[in-house]
Amino acid sequence: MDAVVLKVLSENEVIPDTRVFAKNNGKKHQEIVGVMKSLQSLGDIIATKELSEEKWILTDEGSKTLSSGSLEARLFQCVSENGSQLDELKKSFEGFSVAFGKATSKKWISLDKASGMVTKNLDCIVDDVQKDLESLNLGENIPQKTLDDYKKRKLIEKRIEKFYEISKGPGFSLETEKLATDLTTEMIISGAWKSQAFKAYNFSANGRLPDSGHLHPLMKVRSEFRQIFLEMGFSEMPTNNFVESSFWNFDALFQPQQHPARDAHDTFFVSQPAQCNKTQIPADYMEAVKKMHSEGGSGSIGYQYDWSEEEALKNLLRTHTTAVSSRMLYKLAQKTKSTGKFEPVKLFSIDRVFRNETLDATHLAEFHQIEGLVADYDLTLGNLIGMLYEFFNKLGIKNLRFKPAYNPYTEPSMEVFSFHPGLKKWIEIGNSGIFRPEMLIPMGLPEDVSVIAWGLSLERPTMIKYKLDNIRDLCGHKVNLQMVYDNPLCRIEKH
Ligand code: FB9
Repeated sequence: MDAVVLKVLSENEVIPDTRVFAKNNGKKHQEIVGVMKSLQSLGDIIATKELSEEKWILTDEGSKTLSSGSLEARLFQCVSENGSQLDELKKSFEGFSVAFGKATSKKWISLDKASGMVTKNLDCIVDDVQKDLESLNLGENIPQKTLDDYKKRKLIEKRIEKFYEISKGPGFSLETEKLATDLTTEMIISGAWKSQAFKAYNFSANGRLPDSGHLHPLMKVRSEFRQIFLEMGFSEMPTNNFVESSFWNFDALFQPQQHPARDAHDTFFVSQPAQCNKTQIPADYMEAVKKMHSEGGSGSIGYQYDWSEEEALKNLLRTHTTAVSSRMLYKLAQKTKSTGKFEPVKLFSIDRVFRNETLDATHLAEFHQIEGLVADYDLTLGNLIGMLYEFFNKLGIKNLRFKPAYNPYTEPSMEVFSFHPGLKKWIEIGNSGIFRPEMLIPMGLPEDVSVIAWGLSLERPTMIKYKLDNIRDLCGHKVNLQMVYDNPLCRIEKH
């Protein structure tokens, strides 16, 4: 078809109307438009001008009228030679009232009210509506009044029709040489580039979306939580050690060595190396911890057991980022001692922790713990509750409830609950408490310094936000990476 277009142009200079050209060549208009665009892509062989015309086109009802006759004509055909009962026609003929009105006004049929009989007045009729639509379909004009009537009857509607005028371009040729899109080594070596025509750059074309990395939803939500902590003046703790000693993970937190959580059923112990380097733990501090566990002190009776250094040196995968909190608080105590001045701190951590737990739809053997702590003089439970309201409010969670709980390293402790409107139930959204003096005093912190802290997981809010029921759809080898590519930017609804 390309060649036909070019031949007509070479003989006539211009194709004034692609619609007429299509009709004359037995093609659909869109097909000719496609040929035109293909010729355009070869460079300036042709020039085109987009034109438009408002024209009447047949609606579905109009097309039915064209093929099967007008409604009134179809009713006329339904009336028997000896007449038909009005009620019968009403029941059997769809659109009877319009058809009957038109047919009687054209005096094609009449009704005997006494008998209810509808009879024909003529042997045959001329269906003027059908003929008008045939003329319209052929591009002929019909009176405006008739057009208005057919528009009202929804037989025709106005449509803006686009078409094109095609003329010779500056580079017109009957030969349609494929334009090269790349300058190749071969062209340069052979010299073919000298005569080769190149496709013009289309600077308005959209570029190919570059492949890029994609942040996992957990990392997006982690950034949101990190932002919240930073806004609240918290500093991030260094959490880049998954392997931890039992000492920092449990003993420093005053968690007794017999505690079930320290059993291999709940904790992943490391076999190589099974023990940490003892020199990494300050000897005087270890002695103070040992004393607090076995004898107590500062008003506490401790746990009254024979504390084992060997147990404390065991390596494990940290079960909570509170292990990092204990390291940071010990450093704070040492800094206070060396400067002689205690400075309050607000610290947070968001990182992976590992627990040898029973796996289920919402629990894997690891999760990301979020933890915040504030160390200052004489902090109380009221400060903790206020901090929790402030923190969760930034997540858009305002309605909190607190339930007394137990943690080995905090007293008092509280579980935090909030009513989730989507799930229509109260859900646990975290845990919290005030670190025990038995944890803080061996570190060497001033006795009037208290530390409030709280924690939650990263996976739970992420699953709720991205409406995931199974944690395996979020983490692990079965994750559908397309979910990672496609999921939207995370914006925690703060209001
Ligand atoms: O995250 C939890 N739930 C949660 C959090 C946010 C959330 O956001 C919704 C959009 C609104 C929804 C739910 N939880 C803690 C509660 C439960 O999911 C619980 O079943 C699972 N918990 C984990 C531990 O379970 C093995 C979540 C994890 C958890 C629990 C406690 C702490 C941290 C994480 C802690 C602590 C702590 C306490 C005192 C001092 C310092 C740290």
